[in-house]
Amino acid sequence: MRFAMRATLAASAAVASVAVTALISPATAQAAASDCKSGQVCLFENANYTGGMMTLENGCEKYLGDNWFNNGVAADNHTSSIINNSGSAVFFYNLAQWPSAQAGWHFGVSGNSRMASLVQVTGFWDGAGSDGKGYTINMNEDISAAC
Ligand SMILES: [Ca+2]
Ligand SMILES: [Ca+2]
Repeated sequence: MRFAMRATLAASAAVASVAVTALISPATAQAAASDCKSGQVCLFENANYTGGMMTLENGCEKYLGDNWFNNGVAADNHTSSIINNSGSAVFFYNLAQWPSAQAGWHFGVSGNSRMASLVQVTGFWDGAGSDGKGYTINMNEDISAAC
C-alpha cells in the first residue's frame, strides 16, 4: 500500500512537470533568423526575426486566419519581419486572398532576401484606381495572406 502511494505520487509529479513545461515553452519560444532553413519562407512575430515564427507551406498561405506562430500567437495581422530563403519572390497582402482574391495592398520579398522590419515597404495598390506605382506604406502587423 505504501509502495503504491509512493508510485502514484511520483507519477503525479512527472505529469505536473510535463504540464508546466508545455505551458511555459510556447510563451517563451524565441525564434532566430537561423531557424529559417534553406528553401523556407518564414514569417516572424517581431522585428529582426524574433518572437514566434511560422513557415509557408508550398510557398502560399492565402488565409492566415487559421495559422499561428510556433509560440501560439495568431499569425494574422501580427507579422513584423520576413525571411525568404526560397529562390522565388513571395508577395504579401493586407487582406486574405481566400476564398477569393481581395483588392488591397501587396508588396514583394525577393527570393533569397529578407526584411527585418515592415514599417516602411514599397507597396502596390490592387484596388480601383490602381496605377502600378510603388508607395511607401506600413505593412507591420498588417499581413493576412502570402503567396
Ligand atoms: Ca491558412
Ligand atoms: Ca508583430
